[in-house]
Amino acid sequence: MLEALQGSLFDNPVDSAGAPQLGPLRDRVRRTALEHGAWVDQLPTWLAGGDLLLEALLHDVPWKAERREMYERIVDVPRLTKFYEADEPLPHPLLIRARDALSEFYGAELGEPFVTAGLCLYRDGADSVAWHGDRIGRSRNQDTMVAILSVGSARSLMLRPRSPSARSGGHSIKHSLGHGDLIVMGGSCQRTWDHCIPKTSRPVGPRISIQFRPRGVR
Ligand SMILES: O=C(O)CCC(=O)C(=O)O
Repeated sequence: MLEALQGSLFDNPVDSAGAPQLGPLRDRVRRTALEHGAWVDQLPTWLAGGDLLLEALLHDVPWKAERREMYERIVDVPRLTKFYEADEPLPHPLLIRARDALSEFYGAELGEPFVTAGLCLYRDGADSVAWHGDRIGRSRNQDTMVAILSVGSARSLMLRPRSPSARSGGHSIKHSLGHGDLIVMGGSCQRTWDHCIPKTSRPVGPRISIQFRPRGVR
């Protein structure tokens, strides 16, 4: 499954050791306001030199198959996941740096730090996640933020308003998430919008999504 990975595919040199490096957030993050009090922040290539991180996570994370309730049935989710609770050690020091940098940058606006890390592995274009909002816990009725660092093959993250009437005009927004890109969904985004990673017939290799959330948001 993971043999498709070749370091050279994601060539993004930063230093002689190829160590992953996070860039600054201030003055580089671009915010787009969406309807219903939601917004999306984006920073392409926040992480440079992510090849080693991708390889380490593919190898070191105890990936497991996920099952999810959908339309009142329990179904297999076509991707592998590992959720790191607030007090669980993270599998790579770069994730600690990323979480702490996000907490520092967004802390005043969010009012609390990011504490959990949800990791998802999309092995190829057949892996995906269906339309949903992260509405388990406080995010069901409170504004919050979910910050996603993406490594590996580029995949589309789609967003559409949650209410069927609001999306009657085929209103969906596509973000291409490439190797090292950051996207942050904020405001009411988890309550008033849904997002998904659709399957693709393009020949893509693995992608890992690293999602940082505050306590009590899932
Ligand atoms: O793969 C992604 O970046 C999105 C993941 C996601 O929406 C989720 O796990 O709730």
